[in-house]
Amino acid sequence: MTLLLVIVVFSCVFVACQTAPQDQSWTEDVVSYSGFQLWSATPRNKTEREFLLKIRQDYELEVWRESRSDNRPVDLLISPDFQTELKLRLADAQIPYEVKIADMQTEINNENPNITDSGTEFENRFTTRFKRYMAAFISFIPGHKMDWNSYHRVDDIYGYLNYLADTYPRLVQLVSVGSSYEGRPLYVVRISSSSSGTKPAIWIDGGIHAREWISPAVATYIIQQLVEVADNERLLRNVDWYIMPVMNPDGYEYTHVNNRLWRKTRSMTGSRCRGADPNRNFGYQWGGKGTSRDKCSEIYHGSNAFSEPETRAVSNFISGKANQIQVYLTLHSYGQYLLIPWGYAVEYPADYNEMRDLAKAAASKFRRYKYTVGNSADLLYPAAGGSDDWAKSIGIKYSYTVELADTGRHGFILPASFIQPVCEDFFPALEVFVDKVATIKV
Ligand code: 0X9
Ligand code: ZN
Repeated sequence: MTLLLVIVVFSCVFVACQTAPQDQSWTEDVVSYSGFQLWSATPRNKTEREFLLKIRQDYELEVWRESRSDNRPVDLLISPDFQTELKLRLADAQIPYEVKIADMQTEINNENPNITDSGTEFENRFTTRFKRYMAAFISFIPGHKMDWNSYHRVDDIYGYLNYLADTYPRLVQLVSVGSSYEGRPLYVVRISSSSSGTKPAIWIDGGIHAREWISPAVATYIIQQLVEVADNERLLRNVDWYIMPVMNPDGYEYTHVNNRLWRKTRSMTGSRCRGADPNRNFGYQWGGKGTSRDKCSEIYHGSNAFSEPETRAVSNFISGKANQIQVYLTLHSYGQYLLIPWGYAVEYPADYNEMRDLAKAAASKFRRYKYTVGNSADLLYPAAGGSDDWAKSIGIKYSYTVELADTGRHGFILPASFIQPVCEDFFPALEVFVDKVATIKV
């Protein structure tokens, strides 16, 4: 009888696998970065800086990492169409540059081995179908598919959050704070060792920028460590945690299926270009420096502050807990920085030194990767409408942007083998924030 039931379930699943719409990539365009390169150019003086700026404008180059001063490299994504010409222009101007990534698509293909098929077409079709078949069958068994050896899709991440809430109901509460533009839930995990959940709290978010895959990976790792590792119990004793691993799930899915280098949300803008930069869409100094009104720009600020459902939902949730949340950490990549507000301009909050001391104490915990601590607009560039500035503006004293690894060898396409080292390096720094917050009464 049991055997019969298993066979029936198997067959139904198999049929469902054959008929259900499978993969969005079949119906939408997939962007290839074949032949694209990442160049890192280092201007040594004002003339060279201006020359580079001119080149960026002339060729509308995409900047991966900005250079604020002499001898700091600027990372540029170069389309194959311009490479020969640009080589000549840079050589003429004697500006030193290095090709960091020789073929972006190869780098993308090798980034996440588990999702990249490398066999023949027949093998791939067979294994993909087999994997789907098995996945659908396995989804009947309670558990999850999360690990930190590869980058995971939203379904796996959300599956893990649900699994934790079901398995550890006394510790974990899963709150949907709203829906994304495309209707995905926006999940915040509350981790609290008391049922009331009213201790001073630390907020961490990841995945504001879709292509910065290491960020949701680190956020989910932190959740795993806090919930599933008994040794970390002391981190929950005096502090509650709110962790949102994927703030921009539409964008994140889009980077997995259609365009690995997508940054923004996926809202319709009434033009041919979609999405706003969620980190220019928060309601403090909205529309200021380092933002754009051009809907096609990577730093488009949106039609108004909090125009995006994602930033609106998050800000509503955090505002309701502004007295409880003492630390705001937003995880981005890359550069290895702990950035302190203000980011909208080279301005310093009155309590900047306290913020800097705490960040330095946290940075001193990193063993493998060295992080630079400093004012955001000064170290990177002025950029208004960021979530860190907004959190600071509503009174969350310790508000930081973390730019995770690396410093530019791989940039946004950090191979999956780096996930564990980056996570393990980062996690111990949280103790510094816990110790600070634990002394605060709310
Ligand atoms: O530009 C950004 O939004 C962040 N860098 S990233 O490469 N991850 O895109 C830095 C944001 C720093 N904070 C503010 N400017 N408010
Ligand atoms: Zn970012």
